[in-house]
Amino acid sequence: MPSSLFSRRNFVNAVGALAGGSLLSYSVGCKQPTISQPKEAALETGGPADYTLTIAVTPLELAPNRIVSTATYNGQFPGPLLRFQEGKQVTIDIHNQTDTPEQLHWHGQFVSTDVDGAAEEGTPFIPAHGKRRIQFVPKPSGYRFYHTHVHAGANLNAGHYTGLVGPVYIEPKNNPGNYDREIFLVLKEFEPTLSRGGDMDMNFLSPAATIKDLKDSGENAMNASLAKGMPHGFEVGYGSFTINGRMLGSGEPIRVKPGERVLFHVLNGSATEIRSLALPGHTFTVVAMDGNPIPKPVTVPGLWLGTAERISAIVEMNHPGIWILGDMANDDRQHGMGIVVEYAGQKGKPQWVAPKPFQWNYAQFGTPGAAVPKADQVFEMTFAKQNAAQDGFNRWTINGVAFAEDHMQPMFRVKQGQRYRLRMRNASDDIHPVHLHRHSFELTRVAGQPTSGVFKDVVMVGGYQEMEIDFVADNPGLTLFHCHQQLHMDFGFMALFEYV
Ligand SMILES: [Cu+2]
Repeated sequence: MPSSLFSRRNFVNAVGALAGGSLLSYSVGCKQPTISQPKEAALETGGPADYTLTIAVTPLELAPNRIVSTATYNGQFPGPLLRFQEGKQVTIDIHNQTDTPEQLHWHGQFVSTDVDGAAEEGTPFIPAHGKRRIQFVPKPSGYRFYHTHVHAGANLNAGHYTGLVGPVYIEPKNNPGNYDREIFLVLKEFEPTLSRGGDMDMNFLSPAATIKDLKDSGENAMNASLAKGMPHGFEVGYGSFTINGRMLGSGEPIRVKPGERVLFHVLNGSATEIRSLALPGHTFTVVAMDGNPIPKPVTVPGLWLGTAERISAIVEMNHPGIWILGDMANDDRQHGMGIVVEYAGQKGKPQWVAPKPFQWNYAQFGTPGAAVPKADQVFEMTFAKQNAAQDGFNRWTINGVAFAEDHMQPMFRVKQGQRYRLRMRNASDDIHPVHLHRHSFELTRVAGQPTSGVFKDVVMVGGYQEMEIDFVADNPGLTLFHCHQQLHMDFGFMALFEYV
């Protein structure tokens, strides 16, 4: 099908004109994040902001008679979809109506430490019952997001356990637009509880090869801890699972027509969980990862996303019926992690059919065998777990050091303009979705397999595996690196890079 039923750019302009600066909801079948459009007003300091985000604890209806109380942006989940123009400065007022200071992180954007939204880098807090005005130039183009960035620790009403997540789309200067429409999906669990240990699906990453010395060291540490009578460290489980804040069957379906090409922008907004997504009888043609176009589109049977990862993928609607677009984990899907896809003229109960098992290999999205520039310096990083070592929570270390409020010295030094390689070695059995602030990185080696051309800001490092990522130090200022799993980042899994 030719590019589109309506041009996305024209649509955005039309919405902007209609909206006249106010918030407005639009419907494309399923419940979509509200689009927040900029005011036409001048940008001078002291004038009105382009956008206002208000952090407050509000009720959130996940399903009929299933209402949770959690912190949200503007009283909704997800927070409003912010559509920025690449390179065009925005002014944003952030109000905090809660009792605790907040940070709002612009995930995946190349902004300064003053606005990035990480106290560890020096971003000022948005005070409790206060506000902060920020300005920045949105970049790079693509699917980004914003979220809270505070320490939660044992408090499951704080940090990413809340509803403080919202999507950002930065309009590119040129947009190929080979799709009919876009749908934003934010995957998110609510009602968190602590448990002793949990089981994470570990078998989906490829290559699957593990490294003996990492495995020996991780298993020895775990066995020594258990032998001393320690229980397993706490993990977090959830009572309800949602897409765009609605449990499967509770929200509006995604209504489609045969032949439509739908571009899904999927975000894993979870605090702690890895998510998957499949649609029976359909495939996903991945065009971008973490908002960055990949070298060429790749078609896969389903998606896997670590915490904070984004995938933009086109689904051609060529298998009429009533289907569940849902997580491949049966238990999570049955507790809400799904949304109905309804073809025009079709009737009946939504059907789920599991796809044939498949592996998730980041290298398949890159250019095999292409040479990558030589790094100016290689940083080795070993990730390790100290079972239940901190008030029953696992403590996490990078090169033997657990990051903590009284232990925030930068661990790595970089010079502007140089290319660095992080050789990450995971001496634990957990998968870690690691994130670098204010920069993107290129995957150069995935569990031993060389690759290039895939630029991301979060990547899952498999249990007892190695991964190499390269980044260019091109955005001066303290730069936070951390695991995006809230339990891991809160209990030590962070490090700072400083420019020297
Ligand atoms: Cu982690």
